[in-house]
Amino acid sequence: MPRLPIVVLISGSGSNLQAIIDAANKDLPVEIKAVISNQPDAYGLERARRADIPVAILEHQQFPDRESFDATLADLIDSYQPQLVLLAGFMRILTPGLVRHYHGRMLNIHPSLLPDFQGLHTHQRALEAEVQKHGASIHFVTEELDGGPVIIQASVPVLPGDDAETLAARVLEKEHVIYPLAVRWFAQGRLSLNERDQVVLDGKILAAPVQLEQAPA
Ligand code: NHR
Ligand code: GAR
Repeated sequence: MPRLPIVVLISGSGSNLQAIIDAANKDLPVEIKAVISNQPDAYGLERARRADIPVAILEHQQFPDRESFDATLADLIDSYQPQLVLLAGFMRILTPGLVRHYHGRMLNIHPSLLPDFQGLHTHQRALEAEVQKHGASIHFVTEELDGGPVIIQASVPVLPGDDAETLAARVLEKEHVIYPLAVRWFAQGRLSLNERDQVVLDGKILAAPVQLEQAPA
């Protein structure tokens, strides 16, 4: 299978990036053309360099507004000609113009069971809400922050004694499973967004997100 060219956007540790790198070194048919970070000291940049992947740093503080940052970011992404763009712990809200430009070609991993806990500090908020189940979601990115159509989710139990850190670690293990899986479906041509912004997987419109336990191979 030809490798799908992708670009990965990060802001931090890059453990999800690492999961994609590791899968690509096995049988995930993608080629990571570049890793782009808005944070110059993101540890994920080190992971990319170690894997011989080109890196680029674009510091949002050096731009007067979101529009100018996003215009430069879009030019930078496009220079690598990716067919898919992944947000992997990327922490800047993207403008409608940029999101529209990558409509149907940009995925995000969000650390909650969407539509619950959109936005930031999801683990702490899940603990405060005393939910019994928490997790992570992969969705197509749309203009609505964390509101794009969800492809797949994985759940974990919230356990007695959990704090935000222990809960985050349990969720992260699942993130590293579902992100490569969703990327695989996209690379295999099995996953798309239709003109009504519905998720299509294996020729069928998803009525609800796939749950990892019931996911097709
Ligand atoms: N952009 C759009 N248009 N739509 C989405 O669904 C997006 C997006 C950009 C990022 C990731 C998202 C997450 O999974 C994501 C989804 C950052 C913030 C945020 O408030 C919120 C959600 C997400 C990422 N960022 C602050 C900002 O002012 C900065 C916070 C910081 O630097 O720590 O951009 O959670
Ligand atoms: C992950 O838990 C990801 O879901 C979350 O940040 C972490 C990044 O970890 N994303 C967001 O909170 C987006 N706002 P990583 O850098 O090790 O992949």
